[in-house]
Amino acid sequence: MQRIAFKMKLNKNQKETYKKRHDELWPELKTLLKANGVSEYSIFFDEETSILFAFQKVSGEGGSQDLANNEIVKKWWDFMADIMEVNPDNSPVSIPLEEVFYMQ
Ligand code: RM4
Repeated sequence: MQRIAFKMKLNKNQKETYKKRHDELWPELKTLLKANGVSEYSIFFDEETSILFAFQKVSGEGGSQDLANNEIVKKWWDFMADIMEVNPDNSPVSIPLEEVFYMQ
């Protein structure tokens, strides 16, 4: 099991919309993430910079951001593209973060 983290960027004044959409996460996406070894997935928001900090444990080859070929993920990314910084294919700009401390 590996711990990974990455950052994404939300457009201004979109925290509430972002949170509501995630509170209503599509069941099929949740099932897909779990089936691909993603667990303990949390995302934190920095008001000052609108940066989203994502953490997750992964037991497979990659994490949530490595599922770009999956139709459900692509549909979710298309759905979310209007409120966050994305690449030309609507995948969220995701910058991997280095773990510098861990306490069990
Ligand atoms: C995020 C982003 C990630 C996705 C989670 C559920 O806003 O789209 O790629 O894994 O939602």
